[in-house]
Amino acid sequence: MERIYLDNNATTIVDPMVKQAMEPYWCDKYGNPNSLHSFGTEVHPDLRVAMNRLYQGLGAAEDDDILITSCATESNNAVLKGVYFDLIKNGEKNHIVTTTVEHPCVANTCRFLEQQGVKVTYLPVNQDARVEAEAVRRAITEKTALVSVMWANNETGVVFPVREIAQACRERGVLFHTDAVQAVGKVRVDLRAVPADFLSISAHKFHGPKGVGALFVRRGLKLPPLLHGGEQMSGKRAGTLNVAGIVGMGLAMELANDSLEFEDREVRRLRDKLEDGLARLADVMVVGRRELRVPNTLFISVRGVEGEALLWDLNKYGIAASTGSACASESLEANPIITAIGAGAELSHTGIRLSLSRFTTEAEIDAAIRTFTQAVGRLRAISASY
Ligand code: C6P
Repeated sequence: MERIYLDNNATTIVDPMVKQAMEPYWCDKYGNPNSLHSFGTEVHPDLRVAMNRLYQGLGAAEDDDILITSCATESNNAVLKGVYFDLIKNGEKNHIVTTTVEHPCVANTCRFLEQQGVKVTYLPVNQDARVEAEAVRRAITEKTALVSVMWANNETGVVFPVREIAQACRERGVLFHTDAVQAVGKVRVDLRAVPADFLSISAHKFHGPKGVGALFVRRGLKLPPLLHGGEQMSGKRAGTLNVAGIVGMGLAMELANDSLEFEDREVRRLRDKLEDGLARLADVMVVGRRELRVPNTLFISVRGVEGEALLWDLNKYGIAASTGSACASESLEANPIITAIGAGAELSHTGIRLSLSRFTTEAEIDAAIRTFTQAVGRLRAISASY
């Protein structure tokens, strides 16, 4: 059976060019870049190229920091806990503003910080599954140390007004962090246009390898390290550098940015075709207006069909999708997005996320529409609530 991968917001296939670029660093150029001998120093030029690609790709300035991390979960923890230790713990400020729809690595870190006495405001999304910049503006107080709002939501693909939010934070002298994990490679992520103070990314979401991410820190800002240890990254993030990962992430970033026009045209066309095909089914609801979403994502609720049941049925016929975050796949709680847009309890377990990539083909989309339609027919036939 041919398998069709429509879960690219969970992770992506490594671009073959990225895989090839990483190859030399396992058995040939395997030195530790912090070693003084030639095995260590011979990788320095390659790391410089990779880092330049990241700086260019994100529109960062030379004197900004881009710290290499193990993933976006680490980057997000480093920002939230770093701001806590730097500004909140022994300072005047004690407030963080975020949203109800952040990834668990932000949401659960905020809950942990609440246990340390931090006040956290969780802003809800509107009917478009979007956080409003004005709501962020209103939530900021004299006590606010940090605003953390994602660039694009991982479940719905809805892009948040990060530019306006960044400006509002600037005006009020509040730090702004954005989790751009689901934006890179889908829309232009340019720190010259969006003056964020901190930004997190994860390579495996844009056809790079797993186990490597980055954290942008704007020049002049200091963030106590999450990982203490050696002097790597000037002591700002200790641990031996993941050379193959950094090389892979750098190239993946360049390729992702080079593909943005294709993403906006071709991936969007296929996503819209899938959406139109599924929207022909009765009683389905797509979350978030099309023009507000990144080009690759579709989150659809099918009345009378449990998301989990649909997922398993699709999987049986070779289609890989998800009911939301891959890391919340074992949770039986109502989907927070469906709850947040006020769609009603009867729809809270009915969401399915389908996410494409530049490697998705038209034939796969045609097959997915057929399989999905048949799966819904089968499940509705045995549904007690439909
Ligand atoms: N979201 C999803 O299925 P890591 O696992 O650290 O590389 O990335 C975490 C992360 C952080 N922020 C956002 C917005 C994300 O989407 C993710 C990963 C996957 O939606 C896996 S849970």
